[in-house]
Amino acid sequence: MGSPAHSPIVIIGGTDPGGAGLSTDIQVAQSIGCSVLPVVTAVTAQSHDRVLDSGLMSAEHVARQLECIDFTYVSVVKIGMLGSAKIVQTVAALIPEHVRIVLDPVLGASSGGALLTKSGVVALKMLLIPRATLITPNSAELRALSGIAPDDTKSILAASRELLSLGAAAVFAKGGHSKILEDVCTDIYADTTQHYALSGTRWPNRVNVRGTGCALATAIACFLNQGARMADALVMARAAVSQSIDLAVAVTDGSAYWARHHGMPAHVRYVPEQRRIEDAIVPIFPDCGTRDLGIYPVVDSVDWIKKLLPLGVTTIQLRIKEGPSDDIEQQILDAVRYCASRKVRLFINDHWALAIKHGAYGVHLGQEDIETADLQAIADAGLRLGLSSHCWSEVARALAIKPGYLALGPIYATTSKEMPWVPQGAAAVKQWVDLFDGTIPLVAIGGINLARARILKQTGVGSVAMISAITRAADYAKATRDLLALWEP
Ligand code: TZP
Ligand code: MG
Repeated sequence: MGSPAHSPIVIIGGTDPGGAGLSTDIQVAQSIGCSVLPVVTAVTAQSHDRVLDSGLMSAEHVARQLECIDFTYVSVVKIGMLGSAKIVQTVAALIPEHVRIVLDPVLGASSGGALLTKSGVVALKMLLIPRATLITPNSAELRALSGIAPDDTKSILAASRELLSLGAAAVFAKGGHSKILEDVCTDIYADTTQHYALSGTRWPNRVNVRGTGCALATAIACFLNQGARMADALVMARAAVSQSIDLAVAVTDGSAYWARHHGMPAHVRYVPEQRRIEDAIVPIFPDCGTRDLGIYPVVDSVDWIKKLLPLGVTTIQLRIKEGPSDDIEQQILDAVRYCASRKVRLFINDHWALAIKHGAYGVHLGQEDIETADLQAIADAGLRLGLSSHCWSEVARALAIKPGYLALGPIYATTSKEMPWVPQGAAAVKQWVDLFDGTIPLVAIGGINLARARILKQTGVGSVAMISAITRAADYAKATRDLLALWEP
């Protein structure tokens, strides 16, 4: 099989002179750096308000097109308009087993014209939904495929479960066409083990933007093809399409818009917030009063805090991962007392209840702690929250929580913590800094020493955190002073 990052994706669907369909697909894929092998099922005649002719190809011709493709080099296929049961059967028969399918179940145009026959819907449910890695129905499609009216979160989940029961691996139910016109647009992801919502800004005045559904499914397919995990592909695709809608240009009379596809999102306003559907009101955390938290040592004892503060450290984390609980409490208490009198920002890792009890400046949590920690209690007690993130999905989760700072890791390979994540590198830090545009303080962490801190300073990141560069240095005092001197404005 070809290398996923460079192999093309196959896109099966119809053309549309109204701007959706395959031309959108190809523009989106190109903007993400993915090449496309197109298989045309229909040459439709439609505009934003009507379908004149569905212009279906014969199933034989679709088969011939598919037979031209060497699937050895293809790992992802995106399917859009299919038109008839015969084409559904043909496509199902000719896509090899190893290929992952992102299925946008196009049943009708936004204008209401049917783009798949009734027998086609039956065939889709029997032959392609069971094989889909992901299905991306809008609310009308979800209703037609499941028989359940998706009017609220509960019924959307029930309808999605119907599709999962047919064998689909996951469903991403799009909320863009929702009748509830809120200022956010919420899509719901569900697989057999989890579900959550992605919500993004609904851009005002962007009416009838054609092809956003095609664009979303294609972007997801491209990111999967580049090796992204599903959760990250959804967030990146959602952000890319939100940007395309915001940048859309009006058709002359303003009755419709053409999306403009610019690939990766350029600003955090496009990135959706990811939250559990069960989450109630999100607590509001105090901010840290600065964008630049500076040199941020992460240490495992109050002794280290007492050694580093006199050198000029102003932000520090107490990260005790093991030991008897009464000792941990005593260390937290001592650390809080020592830091408070010196006006140092002390973040307590993990032990949020003890941090509240003893009045620490803040708490640092990993994403795995979000479900168990009492975020409301942390906010009510006036503590700042620092959150870790390692990927797009965790960034989206953090956006829903609005912490006082966001840690990005690992930037370089680290021996201080075992993690499944590949180091992101300094270029990624620059991208995050540009994306966040000063909206939240960022902290880079993972394998950072003096030389690497020098590189990272160029990215504009406000803070670098480190364990071993200080605690395992031959001369910790010199290492700390050098880092502090480097970071001085
Ligand atoms: N989170 C991401 S990387 C890391 C943590 C806690 C370890 C940082 O340690 P070091 O020694 O600075 O690489
Ligand atoms: Mg933790």
